[in-house]
Amino acid sequence: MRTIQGALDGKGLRVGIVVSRFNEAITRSLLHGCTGTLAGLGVHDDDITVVWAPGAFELPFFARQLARRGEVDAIICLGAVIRGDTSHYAYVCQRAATGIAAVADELGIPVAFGVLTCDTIEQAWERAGTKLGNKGSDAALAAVECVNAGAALGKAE
Ligand code: INI
Repeated sequence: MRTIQGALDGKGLRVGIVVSRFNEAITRSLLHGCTGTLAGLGVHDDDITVVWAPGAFELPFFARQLARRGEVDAIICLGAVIRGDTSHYAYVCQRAATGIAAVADELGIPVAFGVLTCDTIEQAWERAGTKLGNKGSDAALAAVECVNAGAALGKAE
């Protein structure tokens, strides 16, 4: 049996982060968790590019632009969508999830989904560095693992 699993080693990796400004206090906390984890995995600060987007709806647009430049090995999208009284939430979530996945599929680069989709602001804070961890940090781990697994697969016979 042959098993391929990406190492959690970020040395030499170049990472793009696209983060939305909407619900900025929460997304800054996701960004903090994300960059802290990347640093812990050995990603050099100079190898991280952060792009701010207005909201989660725009994350795919900037992720695609970043991917097209060909200067990063992985992209991490960070955002916080919180349900309101209308169906707006559903459109923003749908656009963010399908658009982010499309960038990965079409451009062949790992794109991690660090977008919170919550019913309440309390649920969002719980996942942005308080009692249920930090989804920005989780997305950083996923991005590094995917780059290294992809490289290992590329080398496999
Ligand atoms: N954008 C978010 O990132 N989170 C939200 O909770 C949100 N809500 O609730 O409206 C949100 N809306 C803005 C949207 O992402 C776009 O920026 C806007 O529609 C302009 O295109």
